[in-house]
Amino acid sequence: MTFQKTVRFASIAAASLLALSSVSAQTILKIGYTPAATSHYGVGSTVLCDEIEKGTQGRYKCQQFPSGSLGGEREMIEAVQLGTLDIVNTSTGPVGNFVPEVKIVDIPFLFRDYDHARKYFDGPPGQELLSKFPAKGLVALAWTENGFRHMTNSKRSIVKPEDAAGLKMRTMENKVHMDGYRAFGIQPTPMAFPEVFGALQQGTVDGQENPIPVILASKFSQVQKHLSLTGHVYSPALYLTSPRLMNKLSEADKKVFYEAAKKANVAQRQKVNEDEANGIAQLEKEGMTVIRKVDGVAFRDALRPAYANYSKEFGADNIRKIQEYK
Ligand code: EAX
Repeated sequence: MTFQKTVRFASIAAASLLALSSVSAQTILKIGYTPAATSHYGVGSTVLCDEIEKGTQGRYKCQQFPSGSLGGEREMIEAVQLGTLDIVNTSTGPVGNFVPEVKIVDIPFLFRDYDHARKYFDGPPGQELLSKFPAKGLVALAWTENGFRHMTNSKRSIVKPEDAAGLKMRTMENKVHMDGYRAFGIQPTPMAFPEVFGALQQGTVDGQENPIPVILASKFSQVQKHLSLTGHVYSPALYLTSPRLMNKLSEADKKVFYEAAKKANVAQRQKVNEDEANGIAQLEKEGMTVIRKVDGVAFRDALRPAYANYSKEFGADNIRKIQEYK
C-alpha cells in the first residue's frame, strides 16, 4: 500500500467508525404505564417521547410499554429505582410509599375541581413536592394528571355512602385512600392495576374506582354495570425517571427532558378534558347506568372520622392550606 492509499484507507476507516459510534450513541429509553396506549397516559407519553427525540436530535428515543405490560405502578417505580426501566408515567397511587411527603395530596375531597388541582400542582407547593424525589432515588420530571376518581360496581347504583357500604372494592395500594374509603363503608381491596379487569370479571371484587379516561381505556363497561360520578378524590400523576439517567445528560439535554415533560402534561390533561366531555355518554352507550348526581354532602360527612386521622397525621393547617389554595 502506498502512503497516500494508507492515509485514505485510514481516514475512511475513521469516518465509518465515527458513523458507527453515532449510531450506537442512540439510546432507547423504556417508558411504562398501566392504561392502554390510547389513554391519556399514552397521549402524554407519546408527546414526552417525541419531544425528547426532537430535542436531542434523535440521540434519545423511546420504546413504550403500555397496558401494564411491565407490571403495576409500584413495580415500575421500583424498576426505575433499579435502572431496569427508564421512565414511568404513574398515578400517585403507590408513590407515597416511596416519597411520604406526597401522601397528603391523596386525601379524598381535598381538591374542589380540575382548576384547583392543576393550579396547586403547577404552583410553588406542587413544584416543592417534586424536590423530595431525588433523595429516594427518583427524579420527577413534572406533575401530570390521571383525573378525578369515580366508583363503578356490578351490584347497584351508588347515590350515597350507604349504597356503597359493604361493597368489596379494588383500590390502589394507597393507605390514605383506603382509610377514607373505609369511612364510606366500602371494603377496600388493594390490587395492582393489571389484575383489576380479571378481578372484576371473575367477581373477586364488586367494584373499583378510577377516572373516566381509565374506565374508558380499560373497557370496564364490559365488566361493570354501575357508574357513579362520586369524584371522591383527585388522582395526580407524574413522569418519573432516575438520578442515574439524569446525571448522564448534558445540561442542555436535561432541559430538553424537563421541557418535554411540561408539554407532555399539557397533552395528557387535554386528553383528560376530552374524555371528561365525551366519555360519560360513551360509557352509557356501552351499557353502563350512570348516576350523575350523587349525595356529595353525605359522602363528605361520612369522611369526617377519617379527616380527624388525616389531621393528626398531616396537620390540619397543612390540609386547609391545600383546600384553600388559590
Ligand atoms: O394510573 O391503578 C389505578 O387505578 C390507576 O388509576 C391506573 O393505574 C392509572
